Amino acid sequence: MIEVGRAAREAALFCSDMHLGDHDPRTAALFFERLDGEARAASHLFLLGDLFEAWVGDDQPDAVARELLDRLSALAAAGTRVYAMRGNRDFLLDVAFPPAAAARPAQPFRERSGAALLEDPCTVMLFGEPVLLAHGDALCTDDVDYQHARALARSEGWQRDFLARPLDERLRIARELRGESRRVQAARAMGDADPGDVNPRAIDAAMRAARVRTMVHGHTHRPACHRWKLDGAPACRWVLPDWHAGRAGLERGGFLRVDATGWTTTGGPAGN
Ligand SMILES: [Mn+2]
Repeated sequence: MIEVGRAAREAALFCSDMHLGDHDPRTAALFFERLDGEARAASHLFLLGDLFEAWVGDDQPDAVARELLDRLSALAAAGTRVYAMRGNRDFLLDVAFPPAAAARPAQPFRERSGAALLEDPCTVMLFGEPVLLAHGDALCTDDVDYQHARALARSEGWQRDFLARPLDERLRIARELRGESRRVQAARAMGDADPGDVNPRAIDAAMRAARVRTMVHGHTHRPACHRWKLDGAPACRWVLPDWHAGRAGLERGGFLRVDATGWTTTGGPAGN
């Protein structure tokens, strides 16, 4: 199990839902500025899904994606341990291309970024406490249509068929899925519908199964620290913010940080 806090000076940063891509250079600049400012001082960086607005395979051609991969690779080379989890928009991160693929990336995501891939969900040990990490979309169980679409898009057959297509065709399909509501289910698999909120019973069940009292997830774009009693004992759920560089004062984003002194939200614009 991944463990943070063996040495007292260690610190972990968490973020998700940056939705980076060439369509939004300002949010990329905001995120890179915060990352450069804070991540070097962290021993561990956890990217909990939806790093990218879309990911049609590890040959995704965005310049912004290349810039993030360069930064992560430099961080990893400098000693920060970098972990990435797939979200509903970038669920094809580091998925191997089939032998029949028309094209394939020069390097898979994990080699290019220096990041290790995390299962969703997974438990990590943070300063002696087991903590459950998830993107969050699997916990939105009230949205039955989305969960069906999610299962399809995560299936080996669907992913093999999709990745076998040429890059321009995959980009076109992704654009269509985002643009056309008549293919509602597929569009939902790409995460275009309102993310909705998590189901409290799904949260309790996931935390019970993992035997944890603390959880961190993103996806819902509803940053908060929820505290309640789970089976009679205190439980805590951190929800990460999404990132967006709106007009001054309307920015969203920020990191969650844990070190030997506890949890803080940091690095984000005012209000986080
Ligand atoms: Mn999401």
